[in-house]
Amino acid sequence: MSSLLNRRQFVFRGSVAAAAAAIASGPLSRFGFSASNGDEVIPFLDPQPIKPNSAAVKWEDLTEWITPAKDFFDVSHYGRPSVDLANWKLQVTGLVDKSMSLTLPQIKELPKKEVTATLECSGNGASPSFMGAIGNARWTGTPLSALLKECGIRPEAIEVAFWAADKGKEKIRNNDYEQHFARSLSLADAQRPDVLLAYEMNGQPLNAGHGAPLRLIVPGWYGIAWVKWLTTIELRDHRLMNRFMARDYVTLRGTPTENGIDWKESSVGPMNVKSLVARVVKNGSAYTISGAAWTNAQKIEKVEVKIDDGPWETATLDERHREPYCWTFWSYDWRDAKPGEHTLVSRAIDSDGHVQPAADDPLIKNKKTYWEANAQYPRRVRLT
Ligand SMILES: Nc1nc2c(c(=O)[nH]1)N[C@H]1C(S)=C(S)[C@@H](COP(=O)(O)O)O[C@H]1N2
Ligand SMILES: [Mo]
Repeated sequence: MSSLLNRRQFVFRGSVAAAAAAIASGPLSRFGFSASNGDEVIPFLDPQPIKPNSAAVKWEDLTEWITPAKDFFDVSHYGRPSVDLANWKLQVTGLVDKSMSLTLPQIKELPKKEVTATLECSGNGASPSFMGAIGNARWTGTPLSALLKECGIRPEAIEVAFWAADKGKEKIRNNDYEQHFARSLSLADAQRPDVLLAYEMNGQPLNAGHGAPLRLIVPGWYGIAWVKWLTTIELRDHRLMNRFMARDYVTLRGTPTENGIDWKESSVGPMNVKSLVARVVKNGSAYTISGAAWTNAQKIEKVEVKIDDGPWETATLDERHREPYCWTFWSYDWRDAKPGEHTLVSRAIDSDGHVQPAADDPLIKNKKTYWEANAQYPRRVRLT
């Protein structure tokens, strides 16, 4: 477990050793595209993104667009709460005409919807040892907007807070207070049709690590917004400002102006465009570079690859799966690859024209906090 994660009180399951063993023995198929006999994975020379636990994306082995639950990272700030599933109910309270208390069977009777979406921790990529905190899954549940409508949203309501079963002590102005995990969304964000209260992941009941029995799905937003182990949905007329909205999970960015740099803090929300070189494969004398790219509500429009000091070259996108909210796999035929050491880097561009920034781009240089680490990530290989 990395020190950054320790510092942030994350709790991961599994062990680094198990993850390291898994890297060594993965399948050798071509990432995202059909596998070929004789594929040989070229190991990276740069510090391996050490998997934080056994459940994490193992980039060199990745072939499945849908991440199985066993490979899906999990993060909990207060450990995993024990939820009494038999007596569990969801409360909908606050500024509604009609408060509700719903059992899981009652929630399952509500309109059903499935959304495929990539979940990325906003800390993913912030250090070389934390690179596998992302996965793509099919989430099934009921649209939040329909339930809110059913309860009747009072005109004074401006936002929706999501309270969870897990809790811990937080120091607030020098005193300790017990706090439940919570995040909120503006009413407009909460009413987006693809925001779900989910009880299934990849067609299976949500497991304990991923928030059983019910979690929030906010496609296109970083993981912090996807509240697990939901207990209460509260409609409010003033904004929730707790650790996860206002103290932690805040990004400080500077924008250069005529009078110097204008520094602003904002709560972590929508995901930023990003990609990663996941693997280099040799087959006979041919080399293929492949990886994944993702963004928020837009589609991935283009991925480019740069080798050493060469020009940016266009990669081929896996058109079978190029949709909003989801990662898209890509690959690039590396022609005339010469023996020796090489640096490989990718950058993604989304349908809104956002370009994944380089590490020395002001967008990254003027980001003074840990979260939302979407800089281009160079990798090194040695060819023989
Ligand atoms: N109740 C609760 N929900 C939570 C968290 C938490 O600590 N408690 N962590 C958040 C963070 S930071 C992330 S990245 C995602 C991770 O979801 P996963 O564990 O299913 O992968 O859950 C989010 N939801
Ligand atoms: Mo996270």
